[in-house]
Amino acid sequence: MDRRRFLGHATLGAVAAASVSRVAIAALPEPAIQHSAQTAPPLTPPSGRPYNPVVTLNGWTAPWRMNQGVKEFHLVAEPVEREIAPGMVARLWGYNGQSPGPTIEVVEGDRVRLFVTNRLPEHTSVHWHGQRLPNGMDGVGGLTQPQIPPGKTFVYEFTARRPGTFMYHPHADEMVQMAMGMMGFWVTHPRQRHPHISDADRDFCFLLNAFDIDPGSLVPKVNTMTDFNLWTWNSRAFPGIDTLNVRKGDRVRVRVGNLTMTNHPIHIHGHEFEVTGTDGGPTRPESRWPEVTTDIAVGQMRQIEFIADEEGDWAMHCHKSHHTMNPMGHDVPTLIGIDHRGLVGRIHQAEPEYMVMGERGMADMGEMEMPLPEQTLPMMTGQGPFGAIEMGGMFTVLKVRRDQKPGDYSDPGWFKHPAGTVAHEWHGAIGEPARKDTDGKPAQPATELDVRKPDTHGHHGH
Ligand SMILES: [Cu+2]
Repeated sequence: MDRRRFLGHATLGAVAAASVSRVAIAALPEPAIQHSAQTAPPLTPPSGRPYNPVVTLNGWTAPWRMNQGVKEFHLVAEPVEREIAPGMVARLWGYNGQSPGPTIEVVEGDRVRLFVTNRLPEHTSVHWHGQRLPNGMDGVGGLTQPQIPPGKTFVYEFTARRPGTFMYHPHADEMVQMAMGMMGFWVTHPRQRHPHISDADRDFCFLLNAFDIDPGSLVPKVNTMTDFNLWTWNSRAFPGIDTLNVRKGDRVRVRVGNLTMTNHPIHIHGHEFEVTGTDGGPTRPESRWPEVTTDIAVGQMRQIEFIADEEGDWAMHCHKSHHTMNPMGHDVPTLIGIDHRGLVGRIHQAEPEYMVMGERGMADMGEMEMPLPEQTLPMMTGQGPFGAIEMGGMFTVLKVRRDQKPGDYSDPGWFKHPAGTVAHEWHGAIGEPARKDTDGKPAQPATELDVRKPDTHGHHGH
């Protein structure tokens, strides 16, 4: 608990912490604080009805206190330090030591009491996105409750009436508080067999979020609307996002919520899945169809399921290519096909360190060991068994293994491909491609491609 006194925003944080009296805290369930950004093992329920727990990617589940049949949780809204990926720590706002806050897991029909202590320098509230609850528990500051002032603790209480996939976030100074990382996941497990909910062998969850943190700085720019430079899952960017490790044949459920300012088409390689639920509840089986990508709009949640029946290391990522990159210069012109050779020689006479990037594409960036400023991440990074993966942001790997033990979520390492099953260089004869124009006459050889950035108001949103 002492660490809160020196975490970011120290002055205001200390004022807030001091105004919560020890006596008041003692009457509440002790808030569990998490320091690590690693994926915690699933929390087997120590009390209450049994359920098959979820695994929060680079996160954890909040423990609870059972008080006369009521599950009591204690969330502490506070400044936190979050490692976005190895080499970059950001000062965010979150709950109980991390952003996102802990996942809340309950069972349909559970009576739930949530204490929320505000250790932020401004007021806050918590909205329980998607829940059926009494209006006054909905957490919209000013509309359904007074805001929670700094230093104060409020209590929410309701029955988790329907099973499904939910999230929580402030409904107070939302633009700032969500840009700072305040959010968390909520799963309500079914009380008994539900016709539209299958038993999953592995059940993963994470939130899509985004930050705009200038290289070298620690705190997100809170006024950014679309030009975010860190696209994250649970406030982690590749290669900081843990892999989803499953056993061959497992029924895998992945629950994803979007609290960014744009949509994210989430794509999984090697398997087809179905959307089995939204934040509105489980989908009816007759409404489902196979997908390999599902678009998750702003404020939406999607629960997808598939049988992991193909062994391997399967990419899983947002399909917006700019969302699988980490920060880069925003105004880099496209130079593909432009021959710099003469120019570089002349510039080198004056500036020997000059380096041209991008004349053969940008793949070189993935391998380039350029000195980076403090506190940022390489644009494209991550080493795989065959070289640089050239990704960042919203990217990870689904690892399907025959010998992954049930309940074992540890990383099995890279896939060992059976002999003869990896794409490889062709060593046989190579003919010239026969090119024909539409009139059937042999075509002229293709001219050198000349690509230029069309205008200066181009896309900035990496
Ligand atoms: Cu995306």
